[in-house]
Amino acid sequence: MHCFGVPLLLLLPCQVVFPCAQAQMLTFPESSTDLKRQKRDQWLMSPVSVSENEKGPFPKTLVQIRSSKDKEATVFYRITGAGADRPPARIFVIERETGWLKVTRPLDREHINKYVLLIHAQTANGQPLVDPMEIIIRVKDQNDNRPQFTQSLFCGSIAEGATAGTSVMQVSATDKDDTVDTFHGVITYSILSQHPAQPHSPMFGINNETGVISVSTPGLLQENPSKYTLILGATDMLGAGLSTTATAIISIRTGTPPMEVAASEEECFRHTILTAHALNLLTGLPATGLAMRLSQLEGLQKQWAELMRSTTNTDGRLDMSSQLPRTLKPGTYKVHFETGEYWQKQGYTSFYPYVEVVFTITKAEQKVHIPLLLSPYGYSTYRGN
Ligand SMILES: [Ca+2]
Ligand SMILES: [Ca+2]
Repeated sequence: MHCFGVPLLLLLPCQVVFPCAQAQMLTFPESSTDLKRQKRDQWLMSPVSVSENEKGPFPKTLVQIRSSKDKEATVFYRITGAGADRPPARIFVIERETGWLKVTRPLDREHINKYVLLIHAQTANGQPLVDPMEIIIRVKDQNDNRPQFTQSLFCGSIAEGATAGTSVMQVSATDKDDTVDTFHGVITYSILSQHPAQPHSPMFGINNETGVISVSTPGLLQENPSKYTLILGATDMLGAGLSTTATAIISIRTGTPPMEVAASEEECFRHTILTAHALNLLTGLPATGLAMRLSQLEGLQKQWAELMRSTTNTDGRLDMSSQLPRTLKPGTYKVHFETGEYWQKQGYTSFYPYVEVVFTITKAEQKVHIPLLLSPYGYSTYRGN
């Protein structure tokens, strides 16, 4: 056999001959003296590699093992070690008479990334002809794992007025694939979106290698908005491979002590979800563009303090919590819907210039939904969820 015109000979010390893709041949050391034993370490050959997730048919030929003893006698080959005669057994087999080493099934690098086997050359009745030879089979990586964020929701807080460059929090993702020889497991972080987009977008940046989120634009104010929701991306292959997303919630705290307690994970999960939905009963369609404002009953004087204002979207929906502090204090709240203005825009006169729905929030983590069914001559609401 010739590879690139070079006769393939039995080589000592043993080495791998690569040019013929499937016909790699490994040859054995001959001697068993101590001196040669030491040298055998140098004989540790270039490892054989097999890609993970290989398609069949199996068994698949890897490399032919030969002992120079085959010139003198008939040699029989055997392999031992984890992956051969020990669990996970029979992943690798060797053809007893020809020395062809084969893999019998697809491999998973993330489960076992290398196998160390011993190859024995022996006589028909099992007498060793030479010292066993170690062979290392490395499992070559494929990018078969998507990055995973360590949490689906990250929480952080930052003092209002923080200057550009102030770090807020660090997020992290993992990828089971190889990071040493390939970029399959090397993660690049990004911020995909920021809500709300005011006063600027982006207000935050992320170090694409470390996952540290920091302020990128000065101008963070506690009043509005008091929190930001960022959608984060983690992508392997230097940002060109498989992706996953997570959410980061950043609360803006006032700089005056005592500061709001930095959001623990538990705190972060505890947030009020406050939504509204308006339906136009004349058309049966969502009431789009209905202006509203949310207020809270406050203080000893029991005054209404406005928390936010907005309008319903094209689905007639509004997620008020995206513009509110993470948790709303238990108390009495009011949504004021500008129904008169809404009907006027639709070409109707409404009997009700506005509609106010007053409701109670009993616990900070409560989920509250305010539906409003609306016609020019009537309205109704109920406790939604
Ligand atoms: Ca990957
Ligand atoms: Ca992999």
